[in-house]
Amino acid sequence: MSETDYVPPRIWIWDKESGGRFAKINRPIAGPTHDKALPRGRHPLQLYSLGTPNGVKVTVMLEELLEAGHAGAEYDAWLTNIGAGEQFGSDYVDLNPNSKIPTMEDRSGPAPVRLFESGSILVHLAEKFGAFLPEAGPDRTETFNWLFWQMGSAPYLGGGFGHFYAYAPVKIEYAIDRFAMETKRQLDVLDRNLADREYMIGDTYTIADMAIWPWYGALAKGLLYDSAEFLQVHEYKHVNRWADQLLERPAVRRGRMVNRVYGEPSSQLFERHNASDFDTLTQDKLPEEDRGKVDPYRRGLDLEGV
Ligand SMILES: N[C@@H](CCC(=O)N[C@@H](CS)C(=O)NCC(=O)O)C(=O)O
Repeated sequence: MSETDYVPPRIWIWDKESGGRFAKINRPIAGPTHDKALPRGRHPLQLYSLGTPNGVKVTVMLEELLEAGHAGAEYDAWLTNIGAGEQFGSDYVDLNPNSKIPTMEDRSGPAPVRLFESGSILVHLAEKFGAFLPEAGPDRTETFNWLFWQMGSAPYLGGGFGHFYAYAPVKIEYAIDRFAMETKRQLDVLDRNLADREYMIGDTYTIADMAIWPWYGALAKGLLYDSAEFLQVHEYKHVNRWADQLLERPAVRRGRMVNRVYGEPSSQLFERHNASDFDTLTQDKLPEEDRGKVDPYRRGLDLEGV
């Protein structure tokens, strides 16, 4: 179908054959598609996720908390295969009615607390451990300004630009123009802010940086949608400076590896159940017969509910 001959019908009908990379998992309805229990490990925090930018925000935060000495931030990170529809399992939907990654369960209190939406997870963790979110005043407000900016803006980058530039089955000039313009505007917003600030709110590293980096830091470093040249991302030099600076942080490096299923085998840790997993269970370290599977990560765990 070309972009000019389509006339919307009076009533929209679900076309299951619409094509595109996500055609199989996209549905116009919510709710579970099948009964499925979720595994639970021994740590207080259970994360069900995937190493996409939204997932990485949370694993970076967890690794930063551990790096800062908050032992209570120990976590089990389970891989959620969204391509196979695992986000539509019954237990998953009970934790996250929106069926997206990341999803978390905090089991440290008297009753488990469910968490969905990466921004909400970041705020919960920041408040729980009193870290990476100023306690009061203008700095706290400025952190929220940028955190909510990210939550509102990234869908234009991912669902808009990324979808139409990289994933849609047809290249639609109008859509690519519209979202490339908005993506470049957003990069300029960040570039101007970072021109005279070390981090998003000033001198302090916060959950706003952790939320923005996996999307816009990765974009500026040419890691998203193979779009570096198209968007001329090198022009955003303050974003590039900040992105490089964050990438130097050991916790950011580790957080990027968790639940990652693409890239260098040494950068892929499908699941994380112990701090030592980074040294022993990346894909390059597994015997050939175990690669590409979650089994080796779950072996020996005292699993409840699977
Ligand atoms: N606003 C949500 C967005 C989460 C999101 O879109 N997750 C994607 C992967 S990055 C997902 O789970 N997609 C699966 C699906 O749409 O079924 C958040 O920040 O947590």
